Amino acid sequence: MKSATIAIIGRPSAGKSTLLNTLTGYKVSITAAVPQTTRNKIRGIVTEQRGQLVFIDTPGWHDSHRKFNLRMMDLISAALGETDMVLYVSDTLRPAGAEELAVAERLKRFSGPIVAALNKTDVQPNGLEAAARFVHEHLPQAEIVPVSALGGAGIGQLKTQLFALAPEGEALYPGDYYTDQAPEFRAAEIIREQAIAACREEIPHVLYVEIADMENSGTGTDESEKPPPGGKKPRLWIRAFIMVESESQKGILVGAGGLRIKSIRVAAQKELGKIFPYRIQLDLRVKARPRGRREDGLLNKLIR
Ligand SMILES: Nc1nc2c(ncn2[C@@H]2O[C@H](COP(=O)(O)OP(=O)(O)OP(=O)(O)O)[C@@H](O)[C@H]2O)c(=O)[nH]1
Ligand SMILES: [Mg+2]
Repeated sequence: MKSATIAIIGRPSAGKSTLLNTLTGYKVSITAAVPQTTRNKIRGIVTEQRGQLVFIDTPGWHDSHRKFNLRMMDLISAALGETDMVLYVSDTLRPAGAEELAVAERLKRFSGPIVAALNKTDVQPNGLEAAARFVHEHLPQAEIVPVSALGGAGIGQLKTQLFALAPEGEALYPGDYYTDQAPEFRAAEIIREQAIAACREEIPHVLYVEIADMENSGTGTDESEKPPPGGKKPRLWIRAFIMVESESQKGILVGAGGLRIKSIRVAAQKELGKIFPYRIQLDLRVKARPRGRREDGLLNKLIR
C-alpha cells in the first residue's frame, strides 16, 4: 500500500484548488477567477486500491510583505514541512515571472519527490513548451505531467505518477473520507466562494464569512447521514454573515433592492445542497465589521 501527504504549491490562480477538486472528485476547495482565493491548508483525500494520497491545498505563492501575504506564506512553509511530496502546479497560460522563480527557489530546498503539473492545457497548448523548459531548468528533479484541471485531461496519468513516487505506508484516513474539514468551515467557504463570484476586484480579499448557527431537523450534521428511504431529506438551517470592512462594501454586496445578496444566497444554497445531504435553508446577511479591530484579530478570521 502506498501512502503519502502531498502539498499542492504554485502561483495564485494556477488552478491548485481546481486540480484538488478534480483529483478527489469532490468540491473540497473553493475556486475563483480572482487570485488569493485559498487561505487555508485544505486537505483532500484520494483512496484507491493502490493506496491513499492526502493532498494539502495551499494559498497561492505571492511575493509581498503585506501581513496578510506573509501569513499565507507561513502556511505554505508549514505545509512543506509536514509533507512527503510536492505537487507543483504551473499555469501554462502565463509566462513564468518573478513569482514562479520564487516558488522554484523555495522548492529547491524540498528533499522529497516533486511532480510538476503543467495546467490549463485545454486553452492554449503552445504555453506548454515554455512551462516544461522552466521546470527542466529550475526543478530538474521534478516529473512533468501536462494536465487540464478543469477538463480532466492528464489526471489519470498524474495520479499514476504520484502513486509511483509515494512511499509505502498505511492509510491515514478511513477509505470513505475525502476531506477533513468541519461542516461549519465548508459551509463558510462555499458562501465565501459565491460572494467572491458576485463581486469584483477589492472586496474578495477583505471579506470573510461567519457561521452564526447551523441546526438540522435530523440527528446531526454528519455528512454520511442518508435520508430515510423514500423520505424527504431533513432540513439544515444555516445562519451566516458575510463580513466586510466598510458600509460602502456592504452596500455593494447587498446590491440595489437587496438583489445581489439575494442571488448570493440562492447560489450558495444550491451549492450547499450539493455537498450536504440536507434541504438547505440559508439566512444570509452582510455586516460591516466594527472599526478598530482590523489587525491581528482580523487576520485570524481571514486566514484560519
Ligand atoms: N481553462 C482552464 N482554467 C482553469 C484550469 N484550472 C483552473 N482554471 C481556472 O483558473 C482560475 C483559478 O483557479 P483556482 O483553482 O481557484 O486557482 P488556485 O491556484 O487555487 O488559486 P489561489 O487559491 O487563489 O491561489 C479559475 O477561474 C479556474 O476555473 C484549467 O485546467 N483550464
Ligand atoms: Mg486555491
